Amino acid sequence: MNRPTEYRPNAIALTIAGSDPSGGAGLQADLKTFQQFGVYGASVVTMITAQNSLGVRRVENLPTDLVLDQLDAVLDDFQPVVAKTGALGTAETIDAIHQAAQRFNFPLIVDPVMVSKHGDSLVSDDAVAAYRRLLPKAFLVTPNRFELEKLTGIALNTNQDVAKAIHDLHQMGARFVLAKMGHIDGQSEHILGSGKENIAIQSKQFDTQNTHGAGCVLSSVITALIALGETDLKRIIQRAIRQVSISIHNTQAIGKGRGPVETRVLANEPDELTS
Ligand code: PXL
Repeated sequence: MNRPTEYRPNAIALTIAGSDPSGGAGLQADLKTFQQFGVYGASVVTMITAQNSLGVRRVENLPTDLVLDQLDAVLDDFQPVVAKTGALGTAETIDAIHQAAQRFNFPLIVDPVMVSKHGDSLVSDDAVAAYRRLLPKAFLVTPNRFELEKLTGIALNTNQDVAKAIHDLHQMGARFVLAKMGHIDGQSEHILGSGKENIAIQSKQFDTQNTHGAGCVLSSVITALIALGETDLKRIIQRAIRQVSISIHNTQAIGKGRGPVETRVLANEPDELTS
């Protein structure tokens, strides 16, 4: 049902992200998701992690000039329709992406990844300020609750706090904001801010610990749908949230810890999601 009906050679998406050797998150999740949607994926590696479903053992950031060389090599040759960033590692690399983005002739989606699902830090302390500098280049930024607090310095206790934080991200230059607020009353809650209005989007929460990579997959589905030429951002995001729910529902408990969400099966919708 979600499968693209035709082969589109120009549906090219670029991810600038970290490597997760367990294949659940990071650039591996991004590429698998692109593939799932029939989108060609290019990937610029920012960091190597050593991790599995039990936790992150080691994080090594690649030198910023190596990240930039990869980016130049891809962009000198390919024309992506859209790009996304995942874990960028250091403030220096984030600033370098910011600099490079001045020349991007395609939209950039910024997933401001800061910690893994296990709570392991994936960025240096000064990265938060660098992410703020990157926001004017973001067509869409997709912070979770923790990242939204860090980026704005606002403790999110009330709905007003969340509205103020989303407003602040627009003020800092982000065109659209998708705040991933986590689980509220058995529902998973997202808020899409356009600058003019905030729209709440709920989805079903499934009882599983296998959610590794859910954030990467969400921003990758959004990226993939834009690569396929979709333009209605609200519909794109509703569909992406639904796709992540399906991926969480279909998770296969790979590994001994928090397993990855399922990126092989596009449909197989649970009854709860069929409306
Ligand atoms: O899901 C966020 C994320 C992004 N990138 C890498 C990661 C993770 C979470 O573990 O490891 C490389």
